[in-house]
Amino acid sequence: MQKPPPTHPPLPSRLLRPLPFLPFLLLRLGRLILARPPPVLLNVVSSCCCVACSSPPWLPSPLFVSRCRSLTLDGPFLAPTLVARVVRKLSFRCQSSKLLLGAGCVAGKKAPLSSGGGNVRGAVSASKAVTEKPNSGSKSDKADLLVTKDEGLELYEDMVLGRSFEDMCAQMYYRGKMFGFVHLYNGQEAVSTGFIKLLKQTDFVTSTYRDHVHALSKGVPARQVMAELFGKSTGCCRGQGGSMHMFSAEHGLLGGFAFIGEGIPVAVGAAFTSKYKREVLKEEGDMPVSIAFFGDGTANNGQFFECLNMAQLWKLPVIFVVENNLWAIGMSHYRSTSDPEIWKKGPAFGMASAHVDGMDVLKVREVAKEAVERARRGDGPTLIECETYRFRGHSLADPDELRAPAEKAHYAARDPIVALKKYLLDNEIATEAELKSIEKKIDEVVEDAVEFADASPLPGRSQLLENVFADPKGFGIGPDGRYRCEDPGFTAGTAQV
Ligand SMILES: Cc1ncc(C[n+]2csc(CCOP(=O)(O)OP(=O)(O)O)c2C)c(N)n1
Ligand SMILES: [Mg+2]
Repeated sequence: MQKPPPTHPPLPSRLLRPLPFLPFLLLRLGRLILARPPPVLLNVVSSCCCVACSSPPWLPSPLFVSRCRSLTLDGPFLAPTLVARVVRKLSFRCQSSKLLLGAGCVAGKKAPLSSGGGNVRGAVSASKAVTEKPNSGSKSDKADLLVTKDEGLELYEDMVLGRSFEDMCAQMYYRGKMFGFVHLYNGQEAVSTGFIKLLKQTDFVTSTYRDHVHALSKGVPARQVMAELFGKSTGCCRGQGGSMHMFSAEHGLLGGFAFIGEGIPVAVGAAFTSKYKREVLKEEGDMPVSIAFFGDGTANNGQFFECLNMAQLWKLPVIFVVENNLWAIGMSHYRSTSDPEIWKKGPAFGMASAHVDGMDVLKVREVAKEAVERARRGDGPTLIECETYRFRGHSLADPDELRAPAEKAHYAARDPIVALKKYLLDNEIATEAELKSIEKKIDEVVEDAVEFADASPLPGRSQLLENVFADPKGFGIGPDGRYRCEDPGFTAGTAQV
């Protein structure tokens, strides 16, 4: 015999009546909020904003967001957080479905340029607010200036080269001249220029997949970088590396690395070599310095911590430069990192560390000088967190829909190139005409690079196995001394080269 369906007992009628003590509860809650307005209100509001939007437009500093968020998660206001999380999940779903549909790629518009001090977290290392207008009468006081004319022009040229080169890459990518993913560096130029322009050719740099501008700053000719991007045999890796794997032994560029964090141990290894050559092999001369550039997301990777430990233990001449652009693809730094102030991880290993405004090349340079000198003296490594921002999506395939427009506008208004230009003009270090002529020169360099890359040949079949195996004789080269791949049947059915 079939059982009747279970029925729920009726609700007790007292639960359906309005609670007699509800007004009293509301009154207590209101008084509580009014009694402690700032932290409590901030917790509730910011938890909604932080989690729902990741980057609320009205907050002045991302650090502030992180503070509110950590308070929120620790505090008693989990309910709004959970609600906001659901909202965020739903909105993320909508956004990702747009991505999957391949909504037209938005090539980042040129930033609305306007200079401005913005708000800057206090750097641990001494650094002047160099983008501020100098006091009246200080124009002629050249002793106060942080750069000479030659240095200022060199920095400006390098940053304009980086920006123009990347803008040209975007055009070439959308015209189908490049393959795979291409990650641009727009907005972060002050970091590459601020550090690398202090280095010698014999110093070493490791980079990430966002590596074109590091290569240019280190002196790899624009022609070679562009040709590499085009996959041509005249590229700095003879067309075998592409966008994410720039390398030039001649310029001490030890590679862009597509796997995040991989460049860090390579830089530490290079630094070990420098020290070993000086101390054990008794080589003369300055100790070469190594710099590892990597992002905020990468700073949560295990090898970062292992390398900090080893570098500090052996006092290696290496500088760890975190380019904290607040995002790892679509993941906000503040949602993924227990303590968002990355520079604080250095002191845990006894390492000198600093935070610096990465949108200000002169501040970056001041902090970098100290670190480079420390490394060259043999006094060991430094960890430096540069607070910066990328002006375009994660890669050129990213429509960049996850970051709040107000956050983008906030950093666009602090464009590092505009800020340096203003400093050079305000302090009469350079004239408008001199800066214009640099811009014109760079336009020509970049156009020439494209023409060169376009006209260059593709790699020949014989390059197919080059650099693939450590000992190509064991595999790629036949007994006759020729590459096996030169046999026309070698790649049949597997590749078209
Ligand atoms: C070992 C490894 N894990 C995951 C990825 C996928 N991935 C590519 S970019 C990226 C985010 C890195 O962000 P960040 O370090 O902040 O660098 P940014 O892109 O902001 O310069 C991740 C996780 C990868 N490339 N390598
Ligand atoms: Mg990042």
